[in-house]
Amino acid sequence: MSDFILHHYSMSPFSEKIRLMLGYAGIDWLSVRVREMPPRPLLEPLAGKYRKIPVAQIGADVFCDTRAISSEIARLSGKPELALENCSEEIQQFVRRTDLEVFLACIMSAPGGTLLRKMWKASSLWNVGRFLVDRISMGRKATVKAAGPAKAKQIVRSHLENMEQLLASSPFLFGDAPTIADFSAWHSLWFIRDLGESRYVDRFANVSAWMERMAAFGHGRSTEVSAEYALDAALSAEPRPLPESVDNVASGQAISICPDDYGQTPVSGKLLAGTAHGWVLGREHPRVGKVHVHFPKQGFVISGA
Ligand SMILES: N[C@@H](CCC(=O)N[C@@H](CS)C(=O)NCC(=O)O)C(=O)O
Repeated sequence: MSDFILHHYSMSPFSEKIRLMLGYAGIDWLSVRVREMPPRPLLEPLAGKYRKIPVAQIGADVFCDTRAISSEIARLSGKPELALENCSEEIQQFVRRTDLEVFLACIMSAPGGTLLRKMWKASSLWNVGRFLVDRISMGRKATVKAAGPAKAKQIVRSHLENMEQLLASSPFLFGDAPTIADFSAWHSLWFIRDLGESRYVDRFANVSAWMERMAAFGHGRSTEVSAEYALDAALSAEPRPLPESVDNVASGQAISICPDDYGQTPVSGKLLAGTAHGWVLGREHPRVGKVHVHFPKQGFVISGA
């Protein structure tokens, strides 16, 4: 059985980015379903108070944020172009903008009614109500504000126009094979078109053809497992050896680390390593023993160091 575990939920666009990347990379994976909002008590022993989804796990190593997860997929699959740090500055800039400004604009412009109806069907009206309250509160506390509806539409349109142009000369955004940029662009448009059932993307012929090419990668081979299974997998494994630090980190110093945009709940632990692109935090919990939690540096702030 595979040892790559993804903690995710079906309607989560960033989870979709990773599900499709796993399909493309040909990595078999184990699927742990989580709720659409906290509390997530069975994820907490692994990732502490980190509140975003998805989270990936290999034994006692836990990966927060799709930037850290993609780097792991790039390493496992031998496809370096799936890791942000291996890509050109042009691709990195595209991904930064697409995963934040464009993502928020797509959320604002997706047909909300269809999405909420789907959630209601899959769970309950009570769940939908709690979801709305949770997301409004998260939005209020965010340091990055989503554009209003009119501006959001404009952002989505100009993003699609740009993609349409890029895809006029190559089958994928930056060449003959997908890079991390394609998966970043995929998930927000998947949210609008496939989940929200909007036909807006159909107006862009190159983008629509690219979406079919991307969709054909599928989600690969996954097996549903319980959250308890994932906790046992961490308990029965040792974290892997630490990467070499490039930062002058006082190893073992108590710190907390937190996203700098939204969902800013800090994760506390001991700083064990700081590489060129990431941090490794050591945490302990009676249910899982010692775990190493990996974060990207981009998009996160640490305090206490
Ligand atoms: N920068 C993060 C963004 C992740 C993100 O925003 N995920 C959404 C779901 S798609 C989320 O966590 N929403 C709040 C929640 O699910 O509690 C990443 O790349 O993983």
